[in-house]
This record gives sequence, structure tokens and C-alpha cells, in this order.
Amino acid sequence: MTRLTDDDVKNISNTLEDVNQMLVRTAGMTTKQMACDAVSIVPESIDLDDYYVGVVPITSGMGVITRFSESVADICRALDMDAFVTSTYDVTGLAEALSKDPDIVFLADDYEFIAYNTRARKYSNNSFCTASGYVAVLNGAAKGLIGKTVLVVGAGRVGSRAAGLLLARGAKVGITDIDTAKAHAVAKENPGVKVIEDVGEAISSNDLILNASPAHIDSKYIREGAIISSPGVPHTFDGEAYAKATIIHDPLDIGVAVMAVQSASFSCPDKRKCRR
Ligand code: 2YJ
Repeated sequence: MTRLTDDDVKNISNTLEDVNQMLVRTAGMTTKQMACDAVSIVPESIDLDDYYVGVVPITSGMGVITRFSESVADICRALDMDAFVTSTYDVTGLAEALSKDPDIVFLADDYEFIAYNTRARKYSNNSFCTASGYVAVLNGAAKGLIGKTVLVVGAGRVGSRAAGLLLARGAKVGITDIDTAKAHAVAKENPGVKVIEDVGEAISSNDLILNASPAHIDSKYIREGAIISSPGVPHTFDGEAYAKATIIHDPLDIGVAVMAVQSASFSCPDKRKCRR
């Protein structure tokens, strides 16, 4: 699984408003509206400033990513939540967080990244929330997906979830992966999803793309006017790709904002009003 680097996250806290503006420009929605849309929450029905969030840095595996926890806390603060990062790590950090009685605790190792709602005793998962955020963004940028064809590039944890979410939004879904067995497994789990074996051919014949792959996409395959909603990291689109297509990407904000809103919704005081 792709792991963020110190470099990927170093500027996140300073560019949250840029991401917000980019989402307004490309998808017609603010970060909060995107996050609510991704998990079917009515934005006015949830008071995000009522939530207290703790973020615990985790040292296991490849260790702490510089500014990862601080960036997660800043993404929550930009949504009006109150957030803190623990001064200690791992189990000690979790105990420190819980001693402050937070509503939500974020923590990530090299395999899982979750937001645990301590009131509802339920957690949000980053792969699902990243997929649903980028599907919401694509839906906004394309002004709806009903009856439109969307190509999912990459049949990993985010791409496989995105395929199901796109079907649920009424899109016709194709999926491609250099490992065709993975693409076939997603198609089997999501009847209606079509496997396209040739990745280059698939990209050059689609206007709407959800790119959940770490592989580089050569700009020669990209169609003029395409919309590419792209959670995949590393993000390696070049200037020519950006000149041809609308490309929507940020390394952390979209997925974390959806996690924050979904996790908050688990303990929304009036769940019936909260859900769309
Ligand atoms: O606390 C820290 O600073 C680190 N332990 C954070 C590790 C972040 N984890 C990843 O980037 C993994 N790839 C897992 C992300 C979940 C995939 N959607």
C-alpha cells in the first residue's frame, strides 16, 4: 500500500483553503459540502463545532510521518471541530487522548487509518472515505453521473470501493488494473462493472476517470476535456496532463474531511434529521 511521505504532507496545513477553493472551482462544493455529500449528510444538520477530536501519532512499522497528525488535526479544525494532537505516541498516546474525553480519535499505522467515534463506538475507515470523497468530487465536477461512463483505474482498496459507490450513483463503471485478476475480482463483487484489460486504451477512450492507482499515467493517453478525480499517490500528472484535463487531487484533505464528517454523524444528536 502506498504510504504518504514527509514531503507529501509538509504543506497541507498551509494549503487547506487552496484545496477548498479548488473544490469550489472544479466540483462546485466546499470541503465540508463535499464531505457531507460523500456520506449522505445534510450539511446544516450537523454542528461540527460540537466535536472534540484527538489525533494520536503511531510509531509502528515505518514510524511517524512528520506533520501527519498535525495535518489531520488542522483538517478537522478547518471543519470547525476542536482538535488536539497527543504529545505521546501509540498506546500511551491513546490513553492520553482518552483522558481528555474526545468524541473522535484518529490514528494510522502503515495498513489502517481510522477515526473512532468514542460515543457511538464505531469507526470510519480512510479507504472507504477517500473513495466516497473522490466519487462525490467527480459527481460534482461532471454535474451528475447518472447514465455516464466512468473508468476506475486501479482495483485496490480505494478503487474497489469507488467502483461500488459509482454504481450506486447511477454511473456505468469500467475498471482497469495492471493486475487484471484484481479488476476481475472487483467486477465479480459489483455486478455491472466491466473489466477493461488495456490500461492505455481504457484511459484514452474515457472522459470521466477515477484514478486510484499509484502508477504514472502518460499525458498522451488523456483526452482533451477529461475530468480525473485522482486519490492515487504518488501524484505524477505533468503540465500537459493538467492542460488537457481537469485533475482533482490532494494528498490527505479530501479523505480525512470525509472521515471526520462520517465519524461525527455516528453520534449526531438527531440521526433521522442528519441523514439525507
Ligand atoms: O502516525 C503517523 O505519523 C504514521 N503512523 C501515519 C501512517 C499513515 N499511514 C499511511 O499512509 C498508510 N498508507 C495507511 C493509509 C490508509 C490507506 N487508505
